[in-house]
Amino acid sequence: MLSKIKEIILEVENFISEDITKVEEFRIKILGKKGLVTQFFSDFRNVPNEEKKEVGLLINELKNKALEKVNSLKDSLGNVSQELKSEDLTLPSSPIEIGSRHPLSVVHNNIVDIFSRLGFTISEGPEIEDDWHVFSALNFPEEHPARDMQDTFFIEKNPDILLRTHTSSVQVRTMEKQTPPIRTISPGRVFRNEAISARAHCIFHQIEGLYIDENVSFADLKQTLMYFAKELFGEETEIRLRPSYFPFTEPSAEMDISCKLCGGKGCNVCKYTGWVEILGCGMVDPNVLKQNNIDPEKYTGFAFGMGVERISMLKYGIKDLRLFFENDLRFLKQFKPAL
Ligand code: 2NM
Repeated sequence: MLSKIKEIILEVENFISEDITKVEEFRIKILGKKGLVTQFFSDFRNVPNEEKKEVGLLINELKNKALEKVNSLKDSLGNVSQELKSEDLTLPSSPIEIGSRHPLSVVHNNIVDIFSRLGFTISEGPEIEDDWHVFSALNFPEEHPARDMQDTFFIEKNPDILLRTHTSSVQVRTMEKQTPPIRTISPGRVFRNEAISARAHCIFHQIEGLYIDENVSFADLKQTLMYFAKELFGEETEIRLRPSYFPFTEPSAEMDISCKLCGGKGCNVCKYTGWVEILGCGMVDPNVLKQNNIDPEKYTGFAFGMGVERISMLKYGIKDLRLFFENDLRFLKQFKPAL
């Protein structure tokens, strides 16, 4: 037995491995519940009394050497206990760098909050759409230029499947599913086949709103949008509406707010007019209601749409739209922390 123990001690001393599973196998073989050390201790009963002392010492030596070996191998193989042992755990940790919200998310959240307080729900829909939901249901005539390849991205030359150019398509889906009263906003990405510049990008974000009920009037539209503008840009903000044209609304208007940068005196941003355009709006065209099985004799509605990039540029004085998509930390770090 003595020589057998000595042999194993030698084996322990010579054992080396960089494979953590091999080290564990080795530990089980020597120190495990049914391992050699256990076996030697149980055989110990049969050792003659005069040899007991020597054998006992030797088994303990084997046990300690094996433990030491296994621990040191596991430590060198990246066992965390080594680091924990050498580090003062009472020291303060290294600071965690807190990220910031993307300015588009900040503005998106602000806008969604304001309309939520007015009782609008939030609806989402697919980015890849069909012609019906993007154009036909919205009263776009067959020959409208937006249906052109030049303005719209089509999927695999199939003229029926395309990337939505506005989120009004989501409103169409809402009208299909719900009956009035409808009060909803639809934020999301939209796609237009445009050359990228400081003012235009082929991908941008829109928030469109839709309000349909009995007796909804243009005055309701004006009041809602005035509340929105003052909430987003400050109580002192003034609005004005200019007549415009959209296929899905009649009458249609564009809304300007008093210029935040010069306070109306005239500057670069407002092109010396004191006003900047922030959204388009109007009363939902009776044709659109009809197309979506809503009785235009009973119900009326208003709708509006705005570009999140454009509003963020105005709110933060950002001059180049491309900055939103470049993820340059020097740009992103200037916005509110995420917490
Ligand atoms: C705008 C301007 C005016 C609009 C219309 C609709 C719908 F689905 F009701 F027909 N949704 N959004 C709308 C109206 C969008 O964006 C400049």
